This record gives sequence, C-alpha cells and structure tokens, in this order.
Amino acid sequence: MGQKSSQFSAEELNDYQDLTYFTKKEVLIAHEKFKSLAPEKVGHNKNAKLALNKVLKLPELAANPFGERMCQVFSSSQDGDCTFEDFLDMMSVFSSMAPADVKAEHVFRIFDFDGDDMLGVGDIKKVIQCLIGEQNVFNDNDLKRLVHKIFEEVDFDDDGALSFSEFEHVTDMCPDFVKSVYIFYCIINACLFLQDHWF
Ligand SMILES: [Ca+2]
Ligand SMILES: [Ca+2]
Repeated sequence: MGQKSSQFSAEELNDYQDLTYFTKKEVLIAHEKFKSLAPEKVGHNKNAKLALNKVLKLPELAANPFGERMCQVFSSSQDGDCTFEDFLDMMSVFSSMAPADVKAEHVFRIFDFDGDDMLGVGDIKKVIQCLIGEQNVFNDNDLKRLVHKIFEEVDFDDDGALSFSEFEHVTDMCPDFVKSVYIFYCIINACLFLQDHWF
C-alpha cells in the first residue's frame, strides 16, 4: 500500500491495453481517476467495486444526463456499481479512440432502458426526460407529440420502434455520443419551435 509504483503487473497492463482503446499510460490515468473516487478502498484493492453514487462523483459523469444509465449499462453486476474493469470499459468506449460503430452500439444500449433490443416509445420518452432533466417543460401531450415527431423522422419501417439499424442511420450522420445525443436534442428543439407554429 501507499507505494508510488503501479498497482498493476506488466501482464495486466498489457491485457488492458489489448482489451481497450487505451495505451498503458491511459489505463493508468483512468485508474488514478477511479482511485480518486475512493482512495482508501481502491488503494487496498485496485479492482474494488464502487457504489453507483461514488462513481457518479466523477465530473465527466456528473455532468452527463446519462451518467447513471451509463454506469448501469457498464456495471458487471448490472446495478450501476462499478469495478475498475467496468469503469475502464466505459471510459474506453467513450474515448476519442473508440470507433463510431462501437460507440453507437453502446449508446443504443444506454437508450434501450427496458433492454428489449429496440428503442420503443417508452425508451425515447426516458431519453427525452434525461435530456430535459429537472426543468421539465413538457406536459404529457407535448411529450407524446415530440415522440411521434421523432418516430416520423427515424422509424423507417413504421413498426413503432427503432431498431439498431434505424438508430445507426441517425448516428451515421453524427457518429459520436455527444453528437447523437445532440441530434435528439436538435429534434426536440425543432419540435419546440414547431410547436410554437403548430396552431
Ligand atoms: Ca427497448
Ligand atoms: Ca422501426
């Protein structure tokens, strides 16, 4: 404990480098971040599991409206609590080095709240609710109309749910997470604008 040298063996670092989009140096930086959330715990056990509310203290996640949902998707225990390996995976997938299709796959999982491999009306409502947060300016009718508008734009086969390929079509135009969230955001703003001119 308390040693300045790495908590990882050379072999472990090689493995992490192979399994993520990070270099060994970046793996160590990610571990420093993880450790800063609970220094005593992680100092004793480099892969200690941290509770969701601890992980959410990370500024990058605290500022992200999907922070909690991201932790749930990457948590190996599926409850949002994260080990370093869960955390590393999440950081790696959303790093600039990860390819767009890998990001899109994970954004889809994050948006798929009920885990049925489709983005249904309920999922998209939750996505919108995450985006607009506390200052909920929509009533139920607004929300319904907005969801209807989104499906009109991207539900190409008209089956009332967005498949991964329909979703990918949107994210192809805007490959990173922030941008695909931004697209939904633009759709929302466009709808708000339209709403003013609907009647
Ligand atoms: Ca779903
Ligand atoms: Ca569809």
